[in-house]
Amino acid sequence: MITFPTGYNGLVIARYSNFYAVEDSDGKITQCVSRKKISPLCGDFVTWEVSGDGGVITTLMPRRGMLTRPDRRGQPKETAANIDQLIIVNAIPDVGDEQAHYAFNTALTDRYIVATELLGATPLVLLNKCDLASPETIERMEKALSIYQNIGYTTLLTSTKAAIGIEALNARLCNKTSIFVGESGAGKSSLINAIMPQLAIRTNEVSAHSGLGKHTTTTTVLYHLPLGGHLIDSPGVREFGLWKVNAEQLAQGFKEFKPYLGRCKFRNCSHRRNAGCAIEAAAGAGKISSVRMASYHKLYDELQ
Ligand SMILES: Nc1nc2c(ncn2[C@@H]2O[C@H](COP(=O)(O)OP(=O)(O)OP(=O)(O)O)[C@@H](O)[C@H]2O)c(=O)[nH]1
Ligand SMILES: [Mg+2]
Ligand SMILES: [Zn+2]
Repeated sequence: MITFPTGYNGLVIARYSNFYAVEDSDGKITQCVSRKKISPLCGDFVTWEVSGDGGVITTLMPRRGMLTRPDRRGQPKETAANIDQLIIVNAIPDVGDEQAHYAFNTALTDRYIVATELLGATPLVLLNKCDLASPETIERMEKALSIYQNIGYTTLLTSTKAAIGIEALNARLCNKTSIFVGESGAGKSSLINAIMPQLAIRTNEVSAHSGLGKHTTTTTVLYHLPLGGHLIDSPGVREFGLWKVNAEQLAQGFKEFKPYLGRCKFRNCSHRRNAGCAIEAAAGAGKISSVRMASYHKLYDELQ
C-alpha cells in the first residue's frame, strides 16, 4: 500500500489524454479529470473528490521535481513528478552486431544524466540484452561503463532473457520512485516485467509479419513495488534534448566537473580550448574522461 503524505488522498498513476488514473489509500483507481490551471503528472500526489462516475483532481502536492521528455513532435513535455532515480536503459544491438567500435548510446545517456543531476535525482546506467553479446563485446562494454563508475554512478549489465543482473537491479529499487527511460526497444518494459512478473506488461515484440515492433509503450505508468517504492515505465525516445538548460547548468550536470568549477581563469569560461581552464586541465591530467569531455563539448555546441 502507498503511504500518502498528510492532506493528500490520491496518487496519479497514469494519464490518458484528458483523464488521470488516480489511486486512493485502498488501492482503488478512479478515472479523474483535473481542475483548470492544474496539470497533474504521473507520480503526483493530489487531492481529489468524487464527481459523477469518476472524480476531479483539486490540488497538487508541491513537486520534488519533474522530468521533461519530447512528445511525438519533439516538443518538450513534462512526463513524471517526484522521481528519485532514472534507470537509463541501453541495449546491445539486436543483429549480432559485433562491430569493434560499437558502444552504447553515450550521447543519449549523457543527456539523461545531465537532466537527472539538474533534477536532483540519481542516475543508474544500465546495459540490457547482454545475452546477445560475445565475451569481447562484454569486455568492451564494461570498459565503457567504467567511465560512469569512476564518476560514482551505479552501472549494471542485464539480460531479461538470461536473467542476468535482475537481482542487482531489484536491490537498487527498494523504497524509491524510479523511472525507466531510453530508446524504444531497449527493454524497459521487459525489465519491469522481470522485476514484477505478475504485472505482465505487454512488450515491444517485433512482428514477423510486418517487421515492425508492436506493443511499444505509449503511456507513462506507475507501478508499486511489493516491498515499497514505485517503478515508472515510459515510452521510448529516439532523441532526448536538454531544454531551458544554460551553459552553467550544463557544466553542473557533469558531476565530475564539480571540484574544478569556479577555478577557471575566466568567470564565463566555456571549458573548451580556453586559457586557464581548470576543467580542461583536469581532463588533460586524466582526472576527467576524454569521452565525457567530448560529450560535454557536443552538448555545449547544441546550446548555442
Ligand atoms: N535478447 C534479449 N532481448 C530482450 C531483452 N530484454 C528485452 N528484449 C526484447 O527487446 C524487445 C523490446 O522490449 P521492450 O521491453 O518492449 O522494450 P521497451 O524499452 O519497453 O520499448 P518501448 O516501450 O517501445 O520504449 C522485445 O522483443 C523483448 O523481448 C534481453 O535481455 N535480451
Ligand atoms: Mg516499453
Ligand atoms: Zn573552464
